[in-house]
Amino acid sequence: MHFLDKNRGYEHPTASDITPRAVYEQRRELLRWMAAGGAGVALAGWAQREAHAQQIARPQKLAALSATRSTLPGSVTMEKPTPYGDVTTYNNFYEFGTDKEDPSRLAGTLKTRPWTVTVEGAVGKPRVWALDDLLKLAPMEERIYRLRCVEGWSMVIPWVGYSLAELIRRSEPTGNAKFVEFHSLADKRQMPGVNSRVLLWPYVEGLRLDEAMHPLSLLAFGLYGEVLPNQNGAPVRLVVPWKYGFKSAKSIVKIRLVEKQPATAWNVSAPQEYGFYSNVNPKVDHPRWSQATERRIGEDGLFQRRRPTTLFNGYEAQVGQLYAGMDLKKFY
Ligand SMILES: Nc1nc2c(c(=O)[nH]1)N[C@H]1C(S)=C(S)[C@@H](COP(=O)(O)O)O[C@H]1N2
Ligand SMILES: [Mo]
Repeated sequence: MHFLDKNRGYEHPTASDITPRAVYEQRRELLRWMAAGGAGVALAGWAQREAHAQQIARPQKLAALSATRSTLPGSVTMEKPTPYGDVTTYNNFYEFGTDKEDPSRLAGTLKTRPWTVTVEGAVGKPRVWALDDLLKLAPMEERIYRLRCVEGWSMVIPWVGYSLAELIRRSEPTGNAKFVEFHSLADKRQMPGVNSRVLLWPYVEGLRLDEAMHPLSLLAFGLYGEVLPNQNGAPVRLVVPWKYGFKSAKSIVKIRLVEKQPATAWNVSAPQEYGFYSNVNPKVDHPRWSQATERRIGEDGLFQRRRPTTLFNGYEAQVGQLYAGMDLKKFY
């Protein structure tokens, strides 16, 4: 079954098709004007990135990944998806560098096959999963989630995947399993950023077991109806929509069930700034900036307006119970 609805205007996600044509033309016009020196430095970064997005938005058509639209409450936002070109060129994937454009420039050579994901630790059934077996493990669903980065920007992304719970359940967690740890690939030969010391490698993230088992926690294999572009975390990544984006580890090679709260890459590097929980919360500011509002990528430029950030990134009805009685300022 084809899952992308034509009427919603993003069936063929090229930068030109998913943005209404008039707007697209206007932006191109604007770009030309800026390139000619018509804008001040404030917009130069935006203009550069837009030019980059248009150049490499569609290097090739990736393999289709068919899915049916999820019926899980909260899993399909009606907000307008962020254009494909933005989703795939404005990335955080420090294994490939710290600039937003580094991953789309440098991740193309990442070898995503053969690929295995090891599930181990406090489980009755540890297993090394081949990617092909993971792809068949449960029916693929399309979920359209908001993604809120701790840096103060957001996107709306149509992912393809299934609940992480499907995989965890099959590993039969033991009574000692209280947390889940996710390890990304850290291969210096393929990932130039791994030579740097911005973070301790591998990139490790973690969730409490009940968070990991929440049906909204997604094991994603694709976006916009195609397999994941490498820069978005191919071949398989986590997406936890109510938490800051850095909780959603990319290019996962290991999932480990553990008894103690894991030491996670960002929490270890700057514990005052990045808590273990990192639930999206407009009332708990980052020590260096407010989290009250966000900038929606794709709405940048002259018409940009910051939008209010919402508790649990708008997923409070679905996940609020997980944190009942918890001090969200203390457990940030
Ligand atoms: N392995 C790994 N996973 C990662 C990151 C990273 O640097 N390395 N960055 C995180 C951050 S900060 C965000 S906002 C999201 C961005 O996902 P996207 O580029 O697909 O939008 O990936 C997260 N997962
Ligand atoms: Mo992020």
